[in-house]
Amino acid sequence: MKHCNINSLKGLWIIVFSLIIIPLHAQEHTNNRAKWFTDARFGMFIHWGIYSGAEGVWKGEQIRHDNDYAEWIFYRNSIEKEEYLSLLDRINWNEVNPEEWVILAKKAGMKYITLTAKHHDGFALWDSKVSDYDIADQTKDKRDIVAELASACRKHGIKLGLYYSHWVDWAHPYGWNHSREIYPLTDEQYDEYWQQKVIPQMRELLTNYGKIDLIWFDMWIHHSESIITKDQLVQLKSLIRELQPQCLVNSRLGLSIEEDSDVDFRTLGDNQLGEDKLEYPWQSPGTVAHSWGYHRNESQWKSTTSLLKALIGNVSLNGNYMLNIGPRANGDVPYEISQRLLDIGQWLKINGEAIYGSGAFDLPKDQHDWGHMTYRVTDNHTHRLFLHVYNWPLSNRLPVTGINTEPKKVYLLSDKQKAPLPFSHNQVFTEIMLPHLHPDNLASVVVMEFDSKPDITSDLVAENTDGGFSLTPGNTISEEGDFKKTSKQKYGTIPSHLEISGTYKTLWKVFIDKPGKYSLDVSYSYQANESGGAICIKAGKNVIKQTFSPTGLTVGEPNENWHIEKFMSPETGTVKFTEPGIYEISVRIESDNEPIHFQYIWMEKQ
Ligand code: JFZ
Repeated sequence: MKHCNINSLKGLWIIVFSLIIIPLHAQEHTNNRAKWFTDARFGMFIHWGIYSGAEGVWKGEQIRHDNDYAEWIFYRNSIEKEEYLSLLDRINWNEVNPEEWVILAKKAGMKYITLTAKHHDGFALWDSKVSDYDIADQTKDKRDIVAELASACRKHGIKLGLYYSHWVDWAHPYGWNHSREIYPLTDEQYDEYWQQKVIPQMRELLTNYGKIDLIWFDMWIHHSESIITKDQLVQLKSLIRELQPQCLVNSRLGLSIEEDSDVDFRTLGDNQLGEDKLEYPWQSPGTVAHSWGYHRNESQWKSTTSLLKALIGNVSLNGNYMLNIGPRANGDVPYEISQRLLDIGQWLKINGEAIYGSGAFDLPKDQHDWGHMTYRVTDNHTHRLFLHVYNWPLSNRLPVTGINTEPKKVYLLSDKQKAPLPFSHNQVFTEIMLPHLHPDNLASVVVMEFDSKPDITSDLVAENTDGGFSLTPGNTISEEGDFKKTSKQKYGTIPSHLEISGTYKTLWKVFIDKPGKYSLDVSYSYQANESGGAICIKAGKNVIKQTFSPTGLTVGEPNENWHIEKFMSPETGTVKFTEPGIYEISVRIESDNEPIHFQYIWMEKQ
């Protein structure tokens, strides 16, 4: 018994304390001008330019890089600047109509558009007086794509953003070009590019096209690692503030929000989805397949469901998602893209309330295995918690852990009548009875409605859809002792786990809704020749003590002479919970000479 005492609650106090000082929900550092952006949540990115005519192929050769971003063909295949212009002949100007992109965005439920006004190839899609490497100087039609898009956006009530490659410019003799790592540029030369192209072109874009809602810069390293100076970046940002004070600026300007809070939102890496709630607005740029610009040999199409989950997941962490289209040289949007966008638009028509103007709820992210939650307070002060159920439970019951307040009502967001769904509520646990059929093929949304902000208990391990509990090092309340965290190895054949040499103590809390007998299975690997070490589990009034049996090895991959330690999850014992309620489950593991590789505990009702 002595072994089971958790005598230090230090870890617990650290958690309690951090809950007090870290505001959980509010995005404290949101500039006023960014309010529309955090409401909008979903935007369209457009990569279209000369490269769209190449379609990822130059002189019969596919782009020279496995990361085949078609818009990089100029650089990757070392194309001459003048010869590259020949691709303009492939653009079918009669068919190109930016309004169609705007209409597609509208149908997809997207609220803003960001067009590559100038990508790394340095070619301007507007009539630029600053450079002759622009659409007006190089085509007979002299179209101004920025102007056309701007007026279509205004017509359809879509916010307008412009992508401007400020750092990289392959067309200007002194713009940054990665081959400058071999053939260097002087700071003076770079500043000539900056003062003669970047600043005056940005002035054109911010002066001649009405209101610009955001500028999307694209430098993915910090300015200190680049040729750009902080002064140049500040000069650029000041120009924006002078000409369009309401225009948003993203962190790929090369300045982080931490460094300069006047930067409005953080841009994550390409296709990088959110992992944490942030204190300021943020966005993931995403592709439907791999390339941004149109690539004729594209093959990695993501499913509509995974794109939608990316959007929901980001919103559940207060983030945005800007999904890219790479139209062809005649303006056509590939079917694989438009179809997915239209399907997402249909979903948003029904479920948009759970996305636009909605955001994170205070429970831990990924706490529930069935999906994600978003949250909003309506104009008439109703509090709505949206449960985005990705996988409709076979049992037709949805366990929700951690909400203390009993909901006033539960219903499906897709149900216009808002017919109530039956549910039971017990202390911190709600069990919702779902209809047999899921209402939506992509993600079904269940609404829990409250009169005031629901109280929560945020330190519980949630019951999963199978009715069990995964007690892992990731959802523990406290842990201490002699252990090393190991992430998954060898393609995940060895799962992430703790390597315990000495003593390890940890603690979880669960809510038991259905009293009775529960089994506890411990997943571990132990490489000694005979049993050893010890585990002691205390759950409510029950105590389980066990030693570890050797688990031996397994084959990681057949015929590759690849042998790895085997993780097994035998039943270690059973416990009895007599009453519904919150229970602490404390565990102490001790190793002998050989370390214990501990993965997690699975607890399930018998
Ligand atoms: C950049 C561009 O090079 C690319 O062509 C496209 O426009 C994309 C949206 O942005 O590519 C990047 C930028 C950042 C990272 C990777 C590729 N990053 O942070 O990992």
